[in-house]
Amino acid sequence: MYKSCRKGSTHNHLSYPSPMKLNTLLLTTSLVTLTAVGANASLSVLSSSAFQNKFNGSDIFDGTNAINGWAGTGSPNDPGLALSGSNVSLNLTGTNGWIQHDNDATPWELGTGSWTVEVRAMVSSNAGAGGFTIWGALNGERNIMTIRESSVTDLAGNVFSVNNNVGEFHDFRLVYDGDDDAYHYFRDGSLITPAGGIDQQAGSGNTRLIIGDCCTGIAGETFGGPDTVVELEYVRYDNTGAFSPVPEPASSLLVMLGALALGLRRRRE
Ligand SMILES: [Ca+2]
Repeated sequence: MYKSCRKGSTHNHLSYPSPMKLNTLLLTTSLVTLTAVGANASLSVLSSSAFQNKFNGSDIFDGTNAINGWAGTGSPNDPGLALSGSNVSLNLTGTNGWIQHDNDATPWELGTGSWTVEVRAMVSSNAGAGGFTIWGALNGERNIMTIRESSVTDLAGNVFSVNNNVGEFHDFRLVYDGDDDAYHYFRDGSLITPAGGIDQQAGSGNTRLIIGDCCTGIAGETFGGPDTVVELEYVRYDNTGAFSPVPEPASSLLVMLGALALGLRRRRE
């Protein structure tokens, strides 16, 4: 199409929007893209900073004991909790280890219906096995968002993101939408599961929230285990609804710049 225009078409200028129209087009394109990335029909946007229950690492572990209803546990080993500033790290020496709200009196266990959990965490590399799960069990069922070194999967190993999670902090959000009976995963503000969500991992009579290394292996591969280190900046959850995150400004900017670059390239052709 562009080649034929260059070969002396007299209506060449009609192929391109004016700069003003181009800007409008780019802005519209960007907004449409952002809406598509961040929106889900039945989710409303809520920053985790407005969640009902918010725990920095130092609200989970005081340097000696797990606090505020949290317990460090696992099978067979404890998670090796340690403070790093206001962050808490899990330093495993055994097969599994996690923190949990599971004493029948935490806000998590008093919840019902839709819920949202967000964890900001950094995974360290451990021969490809490093990572942790966000295990949400409520309403007679559970879903287990699985954050690995270079992917985010469910417990069955279905891959929803192949971005690197090692060495930098990222936001991971697990949402249960009770209206649609569906789960949604977000990474750094972007929806990574299909638009309609995914199903429960399994039914469960437990009501508990686990953050950490739950399991020996996932999809035939070793998960976590000795020398696994995960640093948590915060764990936040809200049992009053299914909330999507505010898209990150950086993501929005990248979308805008991408659209602009595409537009400029087309103008040069
Ligand atoms: Ca493990």
